[in-house]
Amino acid sequence: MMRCSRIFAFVSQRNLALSKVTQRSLLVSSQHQRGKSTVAETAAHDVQPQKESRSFAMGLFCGQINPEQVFPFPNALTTEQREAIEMYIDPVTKFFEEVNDANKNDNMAAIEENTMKGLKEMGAFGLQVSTEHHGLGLTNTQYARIVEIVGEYDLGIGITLGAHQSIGFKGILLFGNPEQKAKYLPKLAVGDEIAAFCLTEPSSGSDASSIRSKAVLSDDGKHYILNGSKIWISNGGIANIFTVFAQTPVTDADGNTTDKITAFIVERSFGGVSSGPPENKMGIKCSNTAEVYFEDVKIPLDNILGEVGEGFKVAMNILNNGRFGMGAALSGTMKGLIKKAADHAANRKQFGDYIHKYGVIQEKIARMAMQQYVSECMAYMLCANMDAGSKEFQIEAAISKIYASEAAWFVADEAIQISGGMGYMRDSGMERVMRDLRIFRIFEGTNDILRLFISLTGLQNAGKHLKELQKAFKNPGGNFGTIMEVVNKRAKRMVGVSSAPSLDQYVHPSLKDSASKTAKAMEDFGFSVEDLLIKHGKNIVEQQFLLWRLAEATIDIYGMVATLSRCSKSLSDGAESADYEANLCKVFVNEASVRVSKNLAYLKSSTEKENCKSMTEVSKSVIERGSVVQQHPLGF
Ligand code: MYA
Repeated sequence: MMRCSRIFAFVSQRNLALSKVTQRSLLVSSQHQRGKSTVAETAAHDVQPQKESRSFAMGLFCGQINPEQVFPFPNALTTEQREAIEMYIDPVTKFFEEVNDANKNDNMAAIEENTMKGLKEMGAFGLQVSTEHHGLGLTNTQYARIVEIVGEYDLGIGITLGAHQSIGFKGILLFGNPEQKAKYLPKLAVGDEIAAFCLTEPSSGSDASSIRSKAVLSDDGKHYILNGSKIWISNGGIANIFTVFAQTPVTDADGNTTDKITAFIVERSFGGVSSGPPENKMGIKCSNTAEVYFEDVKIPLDNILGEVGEGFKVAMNILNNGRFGMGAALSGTMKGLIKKAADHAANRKQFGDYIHKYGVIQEKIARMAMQQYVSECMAYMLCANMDAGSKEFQIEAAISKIYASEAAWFVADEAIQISGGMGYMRDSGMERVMRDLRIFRIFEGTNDILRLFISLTGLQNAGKHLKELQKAFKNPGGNFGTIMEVVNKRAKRMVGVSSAPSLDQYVHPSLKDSASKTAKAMEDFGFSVEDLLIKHGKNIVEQQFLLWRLAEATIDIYGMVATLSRCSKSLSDGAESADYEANLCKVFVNEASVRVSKNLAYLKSSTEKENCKSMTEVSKSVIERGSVVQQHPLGF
């Protein structure tokens, strides 16, 4: 009852012309109505996490199932949080449909002034800042639901907002002390000040720890003096608050001084901060990207973010923490593209019938829907776990970012393909989305580096686990249970009997077949990791061809589990879309399990080893020659 009256109040407000509505006050007051403290207190980073759960992906590398993060599919919102966020959906959607013009922003390579104003009024610049600091106090899940809409309509705006709050001032939310939060968050939350994240440098992209910007303590010990330059900084030309990473000399207990990275909050007003012109990019054109230079910038000691020398971890945590937003935003992008493709397929007649009646188009649409579904399952599972207090989610965050950015690329390509010549026209808007999307596989950690990160982080954990097992074997009396479990598993493996953990208890009965395929994939994965570590030991770090394939299997298994979990919930709840979801889930699991087997088989295949060797040789030749090496078939 209460919910209805609130919605009615909201609907009547909706009728006001959006440009005239003080949308932010509408949204903020709705938060207040439904218990400001509830939402604010569950805001992602201003509060202590409630509980710690073990990472599913980390466990996978050790041959263990940590079900608590994945089964059942997490229920991330309280009733109040759900109601609060539902109120945002229509006005935000309406804003993007009626006020913002994504194609115009793209053409202008800037965001229209009234759009910026509207976004600020809506509170879009401080989605996760607590209400105490003038933000909307959204949880990660609530934030995800909003950025999904942004992603559907305008990725350039998504990057402006994301560079500001997902990474630009996220460090203040995560590591800031109360004074830093009180000083900076209120103006950042309402968009009076814009933030940027300054890590990348001309000689330091993926290799983030190799930055050269340097900050040294002033002679009077009151400031750090910062010098250096940063490139490709989103919001770099418009920001006035920067999270900057620089090398600082740190002396250890033995008196040895080495350079270690420290994070700083730098104000443009400190002096010595300047920016280059906006970069001329392929896509996300309306978002500002620029170089930022720091010349003898005096940073007060109060502006050290976290601990001196701990800046690399600050940077990695900010990035880990922001990645779920990409998965959510891109789920929205895919939805938008699928709507366009479905509309075209439903109305376009060729060869005497609507094209959606043809199998070729049906397969495309189904695959687009499937990849969108998997991305959505991963993104919302991840942010729910973050909201529940999980601290160990870096592998899952990397997986979600990789999967969603590649899925979105596929979906954009297929949406254009289904739409034929119409899709190729700029007016369709799909060409812009495709240009916008390309960067998502490159920034916030390239998908290639993140794949290596997934495998190496997982293997490191598995290595530790193996060492513990070795210790246990040395002291069998005290570790009898653990040892028997391992011995049992290995004995079964030797005689070709599966000891795959059953997932039956977690999934809906109609998904049993998918569950056993997933369990088998997980078991094979655990053994493959063990084999890799035994065979290569520490040298596995050098085996990038293998690490890449292992990461592929990890991504697929996480996708299988996330979809199984979500779909089981839908089936158990009797959701209207349950059968549709079951079709998506079954096809995905069937296909992913085949890919997992293939990738794991590659890890020990001699043919694949030969192939990798040949590819190394081909690459060497191309690099030496600076081009392809063979003669032209015509000989000239
Ligand atoms: S911003 C720039 C993005 N740049 C990057 O992402 C850099 C990528 N590089 C790296 O991440 C690191 O350099 C890698 C490690 C991973 C390669 N979590 O020796 P190490 C720990 C936790 O392996 P390295 C942009 O693009 C590790 O365990 N810990 O390090 C703008 C070890 O710890 P310990 C980690 O080989 C985008 C230590 O660090 C992690 O040097 C705009 C050293 O490790 C980790 N991830 O390199 C986006 N990695 O010593 C806008 C390492 O204890 C947002 N460690 O063993 C858009 C959002 C969407 C829209 C929203 C709309 C509102």
